[in-house]
Amino acid sequence: MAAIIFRQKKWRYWFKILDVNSDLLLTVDDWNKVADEFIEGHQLQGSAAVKARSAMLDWGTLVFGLGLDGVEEVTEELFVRTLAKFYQQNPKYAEEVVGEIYQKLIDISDQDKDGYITEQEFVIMNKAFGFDEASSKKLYQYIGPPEDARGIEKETMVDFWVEFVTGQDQNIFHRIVCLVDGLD
Ligand SMILES: [Ca+2]
Ligand SMILES: [Ca+2]
Repeated sequence: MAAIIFRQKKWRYWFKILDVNSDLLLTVDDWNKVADEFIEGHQLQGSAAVKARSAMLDWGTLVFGLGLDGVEEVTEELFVRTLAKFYQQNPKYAEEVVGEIYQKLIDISDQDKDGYITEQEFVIMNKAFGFDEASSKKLYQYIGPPEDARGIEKETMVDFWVEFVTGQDQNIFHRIVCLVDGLD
């Protein structure tokens, strides 16, 4: 029981992260806003910008694959309730979907496609989600530290976020609370 309550608490933070325009709904507007900021952060133009936007919109569709297919506006209550149901029905599958969600997002973050996420790549994606540079840098060091100049391996990044969404690690949750609430 405690595990379920802990997860639901985390999913409320996850909702806050995903609700990029803070209108208390998850909609395609959120994915477009992330795309706008990401494109600006990497100064993408022409076909690179079109490709990035399309990838971000596909990514949003993946998030809605957690039992929310066909819904256009998702409230926090619906999000948490649907995820809880989805998770309870088949925890392994839910974790796989969350893995796909973060694999896709980290693939987009890896702008130079070298399989690693540099601090700058991390900061730009986090900024697209509304997080400031200083908090993102602290989180990057917490997830890492990077092995070399290429940065942190994509798999390590994906594992971190999957653990945040589905796992029981209190420290990871605490780091996310600090990021979202601008503490620490
Ligand atoms: Ca929103
Ligand atoms: Ca990279």
